Amino acid sequence: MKKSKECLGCGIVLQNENILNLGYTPNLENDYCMRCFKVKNYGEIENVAKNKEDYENILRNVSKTNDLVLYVVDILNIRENLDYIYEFLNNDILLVLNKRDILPKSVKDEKIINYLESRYKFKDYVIVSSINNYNLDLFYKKILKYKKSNDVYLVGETNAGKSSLINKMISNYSKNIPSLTTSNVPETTLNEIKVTINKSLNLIDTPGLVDEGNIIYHLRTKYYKILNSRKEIKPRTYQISKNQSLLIGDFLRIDYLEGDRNSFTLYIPNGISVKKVSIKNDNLKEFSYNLYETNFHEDFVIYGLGFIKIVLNTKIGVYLDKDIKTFIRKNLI
Ligand SMILES: Nc1nc2c(ncn2[C@@H]2O[C@H](COP(=O)(O)OP(=O)(O)OP(=O)(O)O)[C@@H](O)[C@H]2O)c(=O)[nH]1
Ligand SMILES: [Mg+2]
Repeated sequence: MKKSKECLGCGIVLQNENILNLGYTPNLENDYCMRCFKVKNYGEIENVAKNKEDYENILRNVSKTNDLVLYVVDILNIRENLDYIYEFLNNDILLVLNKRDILPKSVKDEKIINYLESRYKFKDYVIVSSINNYNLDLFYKKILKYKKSNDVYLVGETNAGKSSLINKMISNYSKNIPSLTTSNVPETTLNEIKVTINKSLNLIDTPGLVDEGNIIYHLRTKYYKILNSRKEIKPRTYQISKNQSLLIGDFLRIDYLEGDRNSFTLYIPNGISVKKVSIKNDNLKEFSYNLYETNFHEDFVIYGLGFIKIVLNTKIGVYLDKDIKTFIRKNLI
């Protein structure tokens, strides 16, 4: 039986029967589905809601192989428990923190790696940026060092930059032309795609895992671009006292309820507005309100947005959509 042809951009099976279904192309001779064609040519992408179980099944199939897995994580959005990935995978895993370019240059990579090494037992750790080629030679060497066969899988949350990273590896280390579709919209890659780098290495792209606690699923689409900005974050520091609040965008308010005059440094995309206001301000009362206590040198993390580095002990009250994940951790940087 003739194998069905898959889109080179997102991996979906191509079909020319129903324009409303995924994988449509007017002509099966084409290499890309209409959705990927539109991203490449007009920069617009349709949002596809895929089933979480499909992704988890893909991971379970990866687990049946003994192959090396690269777990790609957006450095600004490290989730609370990275080891949840072991619920699905038994493979050796190299943790790859991508998007180094968005953190200020003054941040020490070593501190982040030490932080992760003290919490997790991944095979190894590497910090990269596919945009400015940061550490990609080192990354490539680590792949060659740890790979168990010719196949190496990239997995991770949607928008972590898996497909962008593979495209960069194609440009750097193969004679082929980068073909994967990338975009700032969640759930761009729809199926596994095997990319040949050379005769002893294939990188296999997978669809991103969906975590509904990520803020990107709760903000309007105009925020996609802002949240995926390629600009280096300019940390914003506020000296804040009791009874003052920070109003962040139009979706988050942090009230400073107890504690001495304190310093909050925000590592969030530059395009998100921040205002210091009086605590009596009535904004965002429609959201749920939760109280948090932080200890000396901790971060308040808003998953998908970034984090706030807090110096002293505090008690804060936070207005935010209840479905967006937040947590407190020791200062990452
Ligand atoms: N600043 C920065 N942005 C990056 C980097 N790599 C990827 N991006 C951006 O991150 C967004 C997502 O990139 P993709 O490569 O489509 O991410 P993905 O992990 O393949 O996403 P899914 O296919 O949805 O799982 C895009 O807007 C990319 O331009 C990087 O190194 N630095
Ligand atoms: Mg992708």
